[in-house]
Amino acid sequence: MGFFNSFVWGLALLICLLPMLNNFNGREGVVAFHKINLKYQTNNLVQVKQIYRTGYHFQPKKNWINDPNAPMYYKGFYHLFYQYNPKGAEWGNIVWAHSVSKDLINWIPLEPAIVPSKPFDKYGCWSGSATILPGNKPVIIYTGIVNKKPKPGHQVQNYAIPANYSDPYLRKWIKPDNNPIIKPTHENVSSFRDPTTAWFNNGQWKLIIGSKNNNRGIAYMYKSRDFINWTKAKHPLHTKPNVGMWECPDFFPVSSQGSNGLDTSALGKDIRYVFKASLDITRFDYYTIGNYNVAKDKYVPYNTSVDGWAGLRYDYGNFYASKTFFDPIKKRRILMGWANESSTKSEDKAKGWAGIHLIPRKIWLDSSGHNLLQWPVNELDSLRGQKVELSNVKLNKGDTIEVKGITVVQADVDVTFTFSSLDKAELYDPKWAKIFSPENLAQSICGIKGATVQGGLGPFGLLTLASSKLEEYTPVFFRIFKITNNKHKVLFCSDATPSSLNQNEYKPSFASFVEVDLAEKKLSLRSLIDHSVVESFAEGGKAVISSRVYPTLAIAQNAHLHVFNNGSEVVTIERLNAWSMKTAHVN
Ligand code: DQQ
Repeated sequence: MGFFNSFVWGLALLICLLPMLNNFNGREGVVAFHKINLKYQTNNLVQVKQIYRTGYHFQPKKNWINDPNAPMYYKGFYHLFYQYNPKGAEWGNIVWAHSVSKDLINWIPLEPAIVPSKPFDKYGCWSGSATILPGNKPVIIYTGIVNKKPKPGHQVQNYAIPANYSDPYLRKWIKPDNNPIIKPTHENVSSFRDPTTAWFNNGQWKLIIGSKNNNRGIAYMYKSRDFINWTKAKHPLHTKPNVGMWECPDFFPVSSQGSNGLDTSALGKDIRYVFKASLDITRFDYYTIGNYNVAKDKYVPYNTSVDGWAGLRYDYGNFYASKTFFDPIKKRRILMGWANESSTKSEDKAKGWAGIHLIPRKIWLDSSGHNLLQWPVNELDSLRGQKVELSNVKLNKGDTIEVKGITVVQADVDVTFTFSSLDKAELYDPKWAKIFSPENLAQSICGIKGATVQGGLGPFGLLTLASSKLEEYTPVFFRIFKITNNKHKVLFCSDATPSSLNQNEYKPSFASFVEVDLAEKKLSLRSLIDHSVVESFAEGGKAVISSRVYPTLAIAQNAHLHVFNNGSEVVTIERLNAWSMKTAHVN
């Protein structure tokens, strides 16, 4: 079909992409959080454009939203706080907005819980976490800004406690006057933020705070016996040169046996640790898996984890400043993340909002021990409505099949592909490793090849949010490369380049390699499509890519969904289940 044979079009695309290939990190598309532009700081609801608003993702009624804060379970409700600008669609005037939920999908909005009001948080209430103290007593520790200078602000750590423990909504929070409880003791008073949930061992509470020194990322550790008096540990829990500021660190245990989550203070022999940092420079969330020496309070990543920009990411797309928490009811660890915008600041102002949160994901250790697995919480399935199914459908080279009968602009699609041979996989070009840096590699290859350049085994996958003549579409797909006759590399790609005719948007070719055993000759993909977000899980959550897209034609009922194969090897849709998703009650 025309779409695939359009060599000229592919060439044009490649020429357009070349300047971007070494600029993978999306800085132009991702808004720096500390710049305030006064003209974006007023908003009224009338201005809010509904067209790109999500139907089942978390967002407030209007305005700017960024990091999830202090997620926790308390007396029958999941609590989510988040960084929120009550006055506009750009970062600024940050308060802790607050919503509660019975199922992590439908959310009830409450009054903001923590707002700047005291000398210790006068210029901002920035990110932080909750710890549940013995006796089921939640306490929040958050970053307060005490001075606008030095930029982005002088940072301290404060605590807040519920005014009424018998209120399951935890509507009111008290910020006691003995705040701040942790002050920076080093020169970097403007890089000292985002305290984690604390964990308890050897008679002390411990937490970490994100920081940097020159270009070295640092997770400072603090210890306390009473949660009020904190002492800086001799050594940081972890530190790494040449990575830049570590924002929103997270540190938690995972079990090497099964998928249940662990309380943050859990200790034991079948436990590994995850350290995550949100890297301010690249704007991705990176993690390593490693060993935590409790006696020395030191974390050391295993040599199977790359510790740096080329390391594993929770999500290879629009995803930042995430946080996990342990759900004591369903015994799982849940990851909440912010999907930043691909639209421009002036478009955000025009639409009256910016930022969403992704679907909360259960997170656990893969049996290989090398990476985490992530999967949307199963409560999401309650929104599934009308269903269509395909099974055992062959896709020859150039075939596309339209999936009809559901609202594809708000859908959940789960598909498994099989193939009978790896022989036709295209050769992996060793020169790529020389011309692209390791952290850019997957995305750069996806940028060159996309979904349109014909391959051997793949590209195959979904064309989501497609307009009727494919002027716009967001392809999510696999391409398999041959390194040697029995060694292959699976590229997973969510390419925003063709997603919109609007040239102003941020449209990267987000991608990752996925470690898969291809013996079964099978690959699976699930995409959650929701108007301006496509959140995709490869191989049961081994790699995840969320992409914020703003089509101009593929909107509402004009959006289409296709399954495609553009490789010479025949690929079979072993099974495809797709559902219309009902609209959740979100705020
Ligand atoms: N967002 C907060 C900071 C954090 C940053 C400010 C990460 O605490 O470092 O809104 O997005």
